[in-house]
Amino acid sequence: MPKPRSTRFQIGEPVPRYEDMRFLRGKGRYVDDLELPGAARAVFVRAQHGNARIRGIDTSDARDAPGVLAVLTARDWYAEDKGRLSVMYAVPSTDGTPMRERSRPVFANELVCHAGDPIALVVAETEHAALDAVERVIVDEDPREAVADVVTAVAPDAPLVHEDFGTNVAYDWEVGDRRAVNQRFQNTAHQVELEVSNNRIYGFTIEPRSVVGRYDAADDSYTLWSTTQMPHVIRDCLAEDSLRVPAHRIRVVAPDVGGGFGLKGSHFAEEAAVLWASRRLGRAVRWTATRTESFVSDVHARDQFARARLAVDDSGRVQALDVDVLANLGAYASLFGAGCASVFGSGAICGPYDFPVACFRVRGVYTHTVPTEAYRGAGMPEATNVIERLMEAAARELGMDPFEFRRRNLLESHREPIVNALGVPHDSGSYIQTLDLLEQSYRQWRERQCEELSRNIGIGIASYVMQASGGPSREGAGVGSRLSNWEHVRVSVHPGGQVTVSCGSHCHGQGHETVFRQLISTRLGCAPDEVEIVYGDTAKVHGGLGTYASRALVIAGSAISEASDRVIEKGRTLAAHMLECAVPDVDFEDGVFRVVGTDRALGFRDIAAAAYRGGDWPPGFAPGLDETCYVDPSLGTTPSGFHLCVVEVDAETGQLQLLDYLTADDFGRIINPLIVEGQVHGALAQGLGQALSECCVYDGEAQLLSGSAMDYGIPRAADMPDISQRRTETAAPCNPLGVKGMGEACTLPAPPALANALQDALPAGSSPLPPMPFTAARLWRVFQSAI
Ligand code: SMO
Repeated sequence: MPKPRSTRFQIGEPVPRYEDMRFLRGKGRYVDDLELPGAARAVFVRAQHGNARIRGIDTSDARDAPGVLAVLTARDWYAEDKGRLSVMYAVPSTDGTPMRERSRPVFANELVCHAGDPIALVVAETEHAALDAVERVIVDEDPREAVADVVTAVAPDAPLVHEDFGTNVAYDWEVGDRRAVNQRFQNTAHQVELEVSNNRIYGFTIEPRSVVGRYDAADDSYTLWSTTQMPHVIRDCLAEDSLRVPAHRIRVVAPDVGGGFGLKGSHFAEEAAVLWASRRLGRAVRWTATRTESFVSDVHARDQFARARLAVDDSGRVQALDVDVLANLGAYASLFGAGCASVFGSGAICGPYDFPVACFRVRGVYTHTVPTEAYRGAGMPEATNVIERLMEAAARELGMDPFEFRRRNLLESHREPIVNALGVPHDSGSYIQTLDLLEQSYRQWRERQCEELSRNIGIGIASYVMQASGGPSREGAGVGSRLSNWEHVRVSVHPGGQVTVSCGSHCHGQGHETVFRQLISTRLGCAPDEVEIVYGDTAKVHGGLGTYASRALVIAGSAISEASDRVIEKGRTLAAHMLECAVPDVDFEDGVFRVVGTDRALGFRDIAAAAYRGGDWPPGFAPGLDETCYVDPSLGTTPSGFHLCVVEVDAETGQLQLLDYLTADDFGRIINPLIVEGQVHGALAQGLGQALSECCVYDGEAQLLSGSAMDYGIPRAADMPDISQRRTETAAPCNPLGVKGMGEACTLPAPPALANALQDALPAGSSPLPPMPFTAARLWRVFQSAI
């Protein structure tokens, strides 16, 4: 158990998480823990069918049920001119057509587009009263033919999710040089083709989504407590799109949040609905999802089908890449969903490779399913799975060692930004050096594989490059983003020398309270207990975008660094005045302002006190030591790496075991190696989970068959391998800390590393590798096929 510390934290130190003091003692403050006397409970009535007309809703019986305060539907919602949920990525087609955009409704009106669509809201004195009344709401749904599968949804006679569009294709987007790619394919010796699917999965957060809405008639204001990754963005979504109340009348509080993973980076109907119901009823209204409800009302992820091909010359150099993706958007466009498969995917599809030309086409497709959204990696794990499966197939077809084939096609290492074949910037990378960290283990496992031929041992490699943290705000607009990418931080020094850092980044498990303390402690020389980190409340933090895209340390960390610089600069001005010397003669180190080369000095606390008290200030000095900083990044960051996975399959049972897992990653400069190791573990668990057992299964009528924790295969601790982590540290050139966003990175290579290991374990003559997840039943069939 970490103890409070009075000694300073340092950058690079493996400091145990400061916030664990509260979590391990059960003192976390989660939305559902909030005690609000008189709060009513809300329960939603949800669509039973994937595609249906609502012929009528009879709420009369439910209204009369005991304890019921209100039963509300789309009719009530739209009578007040309320809106729908927000879309932050609207990806245009290559021919210039704007995205066919249909956002999620707060209440489905006449039409339901997926099982789980919200139809009515019952508010009652207790949850049980609300649940009983929900049974008494009669919804007359007229079911129609539905489509869940993305390949079926683009067939000419497929049922249409939104008939007014005349197609299920929301956009047809392409980057790269198609002509050059086609030319290279004609003139290159080998062509390798592969179909790759990415199974639909779900960001199973331990804490389900939960909201409390409270309207205050005294000043006509709304307070929402929500399990969200981005309180300010949600406030603005409520103001502009869904609730339609001015932003300054809305406060959003996101206290401790038990896992976000992108899922909680979306805007949800329940956030708008409880605020609205609270105003109508004059009572606070709360809602927490049940697990089954989460499966049909949150968001899902991945769910793509790709056709990909590589042109490779006789020397084993790739000459061209061509990828064509069908991406399942679900029934509506979610906040980030349209951007994931397309724009974000394009950032990872070329991996760390030096491809001369490439082409990447993505069609975003509506189906009668829960909308897909960003989920740890956000489009980049999908793309990485495609390229790494394809690289593996190419090495095998050419009879080359997969390790050597990848090595031969790597980009040269670089410390300054370059762009790849698709024009995607990489800030820096040491690809060959990083890959070579795996070489010895790889060779050893190959030897062992040859020695133990009776075992079905397979060895897989996967590489990745991730576009983390995002680039300058103005660039997002060019690819359909309506969201900026700045972050806001305020570093306030109190007269006693303590420091409050308030930031727009939200922490939902990443350890910001530790790492941000390390930054402040190192720069300003304070003890960790003298630093307060404030986030997750729009009333306490002026602005911010929140946490997603592995951006917090890169962008908020840069802002903390810049604000600290300004605090020190102002402190030097005051110190020079008090020590009667010129400002350039004062330096600041270890919390002490000192006249260079003398023992005349003032501590940080002395300067903090003097900035507020007494008035002995140099001319023009504004009192206070309190700096606000907005940072918009000049470039995104590109963590990269190579993973080695070793599996063994029992041909009799199809059971696989992960014998070994080695990572070699480049995350730039490391502030806290302990937290980095933990993030690698977590990302691998979620990445391997997709390959091992996780899958959202829809039947032909678009019913979700895997809608409970009994049916959805979350991996268990015993499924995870021992993980050995190695790293290179190529400093990121475009932020003052040299750091790269890394929280999501290891979800990218994990599924293909495992798939490639399985490919390697297959006996000669067996049928092809089945789609993910690689369950025992699927593997058993493949291994039996070879016997
Ligand atoms: S999937 Mo993440 O919150 O960018």
